[in-house]
Amino acid sequence: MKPSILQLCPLMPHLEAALAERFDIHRFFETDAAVPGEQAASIRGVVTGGHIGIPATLAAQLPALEIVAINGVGFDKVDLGEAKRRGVRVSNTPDVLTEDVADLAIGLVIALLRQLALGDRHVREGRWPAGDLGLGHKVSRRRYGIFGLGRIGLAIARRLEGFDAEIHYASRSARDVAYPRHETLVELAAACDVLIVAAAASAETRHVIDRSVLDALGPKGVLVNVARGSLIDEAALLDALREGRIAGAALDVFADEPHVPEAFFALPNVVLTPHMASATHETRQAMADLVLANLDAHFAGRELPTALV
Ligand code: 8YV
Repeated sequence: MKPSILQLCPLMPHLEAALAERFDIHRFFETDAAVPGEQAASIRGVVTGGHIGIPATLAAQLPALEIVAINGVGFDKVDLGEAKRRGVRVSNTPDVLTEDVADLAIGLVIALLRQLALGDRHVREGRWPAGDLGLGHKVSRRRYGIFGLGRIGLAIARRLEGFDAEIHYASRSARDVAYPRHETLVELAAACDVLIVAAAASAETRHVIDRSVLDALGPKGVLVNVARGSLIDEAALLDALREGRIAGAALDVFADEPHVPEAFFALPNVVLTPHMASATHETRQAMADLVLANLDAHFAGRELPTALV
């Protein structure tokens, strides 16, 4: 009999096909609902997205759970301590998406400072003949602050070097780099023109980008987030944008995805994308391969290639 797997979000069609060949798949996208009793008892694995993880209430309904395979690098929505306690293995898909996330961070910086989204709208809406779009701001030779100098933060820094940027960072631990490290986010924000958030979400980093950090960034500063929405106090950000206390923001992630506060839509100094930093054919293929490799290893009794727990 094929092992039963609960799938918590849509996946690439070829991954879904490969999973269906190996496993008895139960699609279950309403993760706050109750899993039917007879199904719940048989579930040995869960496949989920980094942005979804597995709610504790759902995990508690699955007595036979052995593995949670995350199709993403973020594990903030999986309780690793509880998984360890229950002997449930957890895997994610690190490294394969680092370049894409870093690329998107740079794309957002350019889109925001060089008004790409506004320029596109200007042309499409036939406004070019009537008037000028106005000027953007330079991307090269500016001061950048990176919060979170892990794999993704470092890849962003490497790309910024190509823009002759002055790079600063704040991170839990010091890295072996020549960039100045700041003890606090307020100090980091005060030292840069562009603050890029690339740190992992956790209880400690919830709402760390708050009013004081935004005020330190100042009326000429801009914020870019490719990490998780939870790191930013969105209400404070909206106030800062509306009141001109910062110059703009480019956001790929939000506190309550896929719901984006409509107040952002009215702001011209904001670029919004739908959590798409890893969304390329090549990277989603590599992530899918890793999800399968982890599940295959688990059910063959081998070490997981990218185990978290
Ligand atoms: C994905 C992510 O959008 O890797 C992560 O943690 O949030 C993104 O890469 C998502 O996990 C896709 O399932």
